[in-house]
Amino acid sequence: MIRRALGLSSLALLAAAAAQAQEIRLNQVGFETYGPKAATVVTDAAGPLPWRVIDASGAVAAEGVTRPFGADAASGDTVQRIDFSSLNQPGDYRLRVGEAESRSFAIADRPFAALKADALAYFYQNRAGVPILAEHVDRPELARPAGHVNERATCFSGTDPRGTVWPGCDHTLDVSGGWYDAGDHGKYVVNGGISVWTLVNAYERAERRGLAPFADGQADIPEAGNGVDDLLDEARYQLEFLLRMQIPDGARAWVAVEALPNGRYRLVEIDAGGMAHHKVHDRAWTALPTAPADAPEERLLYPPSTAATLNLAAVAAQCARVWRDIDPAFAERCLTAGRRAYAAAERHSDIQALGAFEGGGGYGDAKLTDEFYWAAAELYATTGEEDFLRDARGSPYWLAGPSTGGAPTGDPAWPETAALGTITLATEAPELSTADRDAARANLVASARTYLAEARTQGYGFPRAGTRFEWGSNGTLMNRAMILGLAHDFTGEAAFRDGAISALDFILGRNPLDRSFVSGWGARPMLNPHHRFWAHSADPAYPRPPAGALSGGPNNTGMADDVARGMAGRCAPLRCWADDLRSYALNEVAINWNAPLVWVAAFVDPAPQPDLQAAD
Ligand code: 9MR
Ligand code: 9MR
Repeated sequence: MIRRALGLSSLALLAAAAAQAQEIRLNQVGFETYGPKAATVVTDAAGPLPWRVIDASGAVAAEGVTRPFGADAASGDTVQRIDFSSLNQPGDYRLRVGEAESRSFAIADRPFAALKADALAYFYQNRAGVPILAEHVDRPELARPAGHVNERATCFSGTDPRGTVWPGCDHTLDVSGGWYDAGDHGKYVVNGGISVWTLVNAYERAERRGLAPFADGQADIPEAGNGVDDLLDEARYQLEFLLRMQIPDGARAWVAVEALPNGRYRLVEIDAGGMAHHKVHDRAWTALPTAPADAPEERLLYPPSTAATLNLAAVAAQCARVWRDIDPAFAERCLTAGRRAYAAAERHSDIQALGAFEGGGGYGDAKLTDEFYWAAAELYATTGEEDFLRDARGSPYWLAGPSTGGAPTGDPAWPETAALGTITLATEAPELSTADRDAARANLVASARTYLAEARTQGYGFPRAGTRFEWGSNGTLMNRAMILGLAHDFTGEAAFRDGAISALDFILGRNPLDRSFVSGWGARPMLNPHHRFWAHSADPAYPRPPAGALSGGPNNTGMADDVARGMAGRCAPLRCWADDLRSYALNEVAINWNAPLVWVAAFVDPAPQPDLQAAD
């Protein structure tokens, strides 16, 4: 497969990254010929300023005046906005406002064409249990031996750091495979669930529209050529792992049911058959860097939780309908697992992921109503059975969108999964009444409209209001872009597609840091993610990241690591970020952030033809 010659340019990349931030900030990758084109300029001028777009020969290709915005609270900048969408001649350009000149950027029919493959490659390169082969990566040093091969694990036993004594369990599970969660080597069912759902949803969405962005052979993975869509091959690698996390019938496990005043937990032993273990990870945190094959720690199963069990139920149900005709035996295995999981969650409806463990993230989630709704919606969509419909209908989230409906779902996120249920009901539930389907769509569209309104409140034009940005805010932005994409599918309104592009603009350079948060993309890309293998800045024997990994992004609310703590209180909200490997709160990469990047990249490319735009 032909890859861009990244090796050659890595020095150039470094030089570019070190370069000064520019006053004109825009998508460093470029703009679609007939797509929206927006930039932000930092200036103290109060009134409109003339702008010009200069082509490669120095001629003026377009001109206009800026729109004053003023003080932008999220960035701390005083800015004006520029809209040069009217320029629709492919070429290389720069934008000028007074003395300020932007980086050069492209206008092209398909500037984002390669982004979806790069974003998906993230998942192959974070597979556990198999070697990452040189033939499937951009640069030879990104290849590596397999980590955590034949991973068999039993339950944590012994004393946890806060003194609870855990008895362990009688079962050992083969939990091989799946993707590492992020910079760490943990594998967590809750985060694994939303991530794999998002990839499979990108497949379902494309299929509805007669598209196949990852048709067999399009992605650079070992399964290319096996006759199955490559997006599904990648997703199945994770689904097989998630299925392995389900506890056999008859097996028992200890779970924490209450935090005691002394900091310990009260444990009870439950009949855990059908539930999913919340996570499998190291007994203690490993250092950075640590290549997966060299990871020294014992791997352990952590107690089952209702949240993990419902994640499994939801994605197994989605699996059952998507693979129904592709691999009926696998689909049947998924459906059986999904039903078992749902029944187990009903039996044990409030088992929290409590416990003070080292060596992995917590992923605790006190509110489970959203997971119940999501799982019921997926099982109903797949089976058409009344019991699941009744459960979904009984939920406060029934047909709600992120900001609209009975109980708004909030933006999709690992602890907020209700929107996923509504998306599935809006699109993949053939037996749902048309009225209900349309209500679900209307709620998603109305939420997308609020995102567009929010974009107007930001000097940098991205579809989210306010000044509070959480850990992984770039992932949130991509999830909002996914909702905008669906709203475009439902209505054909160009504004929704433009809104999705405004989110891409932000992560690719239209931000106060003048950075692209996607490795390998843009003039000034993120270089040093918190990742145990792509850890070049900690040890030059380790590689820089491949292209297509999305940094967690600005975070001014959960500044948990030393780098972030050092910035806290001294950075404007959107400037609370550092391209620093040590900073997991600001610059980690993760499956649940890259998955919606895949979705959005597949959504935007190819762009609809201008003559079709009015009609679709
Ligand atoms: O590397 C870990 C990262 O993947 C997690 O997101 C983060 C929060 O759970 O924790 C990181 O690990 C650090 C741990 O929390 C504290 N000791 C140092 C670890 C490595 O930086
Ligand atoms: O993405 C998670 C974020 O929402 C939480 O605020 C944060 C702290 O609990 O943890 C993040 O998840 C990390 C996980 O715990 C361990 N693997 C890396 C994840 C991304 O940083």
